[in-house]
Amino acid sequence: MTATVLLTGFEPFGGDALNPSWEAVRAAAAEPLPGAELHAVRLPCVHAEVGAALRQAVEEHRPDLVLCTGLAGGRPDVTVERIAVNLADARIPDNSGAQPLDEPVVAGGPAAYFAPLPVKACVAAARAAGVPASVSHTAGTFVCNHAFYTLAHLIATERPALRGGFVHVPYASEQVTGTGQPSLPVALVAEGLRAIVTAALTTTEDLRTVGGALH
Ligand code: PCA
Repeated sequence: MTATVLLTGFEPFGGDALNPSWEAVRAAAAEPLPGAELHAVRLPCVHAEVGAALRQAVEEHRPDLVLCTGLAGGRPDVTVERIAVNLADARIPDNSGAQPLDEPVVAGGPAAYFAPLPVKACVAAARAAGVPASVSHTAGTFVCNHAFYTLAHLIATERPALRGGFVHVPYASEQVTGTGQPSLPVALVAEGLRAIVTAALTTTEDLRTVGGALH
């Protein structure tokens, strides 16, 4: 059986010329993956628009799995997010110029959701594919967390059969040459995302491995 998979990446934000999440998602979806039909969609980096855009993509593609991705500049590896919080608290304006402070993503929604995804198996699969990866326990409070919480809330309230989660990716090596910022090549991140998709589709029970954080 072939599963339908929606991969999302973000448009550039914060003055960057490109967003490696979109580049990696596009590359990941460009080649066939056994057992999966991959669709790549680019989301706006706008708090007020991202939820509707994500819902529309889910309506259009009717996926079995949704893997949203975004840039976490400064992180050295691919991070599979474990927790989405019901909080929009922006450090910088989004692409519409809006900067919500201390607002819920969904008014009246639960404080947080765990990712409906086997996060440790996803990390293990990315590493086995040669891609540095780890579990993350915060997706921040900007537009990525907004998308992640929207997805988790949609799954919890309307689409219980859907699986999904969020992956933050580092800067693209091509993007930060000479700056000393940690980065990974887009092609390598794309391989990691493909390995994560396969793990998410084939794992019914998550691994019990060390993946926690002290801080
Ligand atoms: N990263 C930002 C928003 C869009 C993106 O790619 C974030 O981590 O919230």
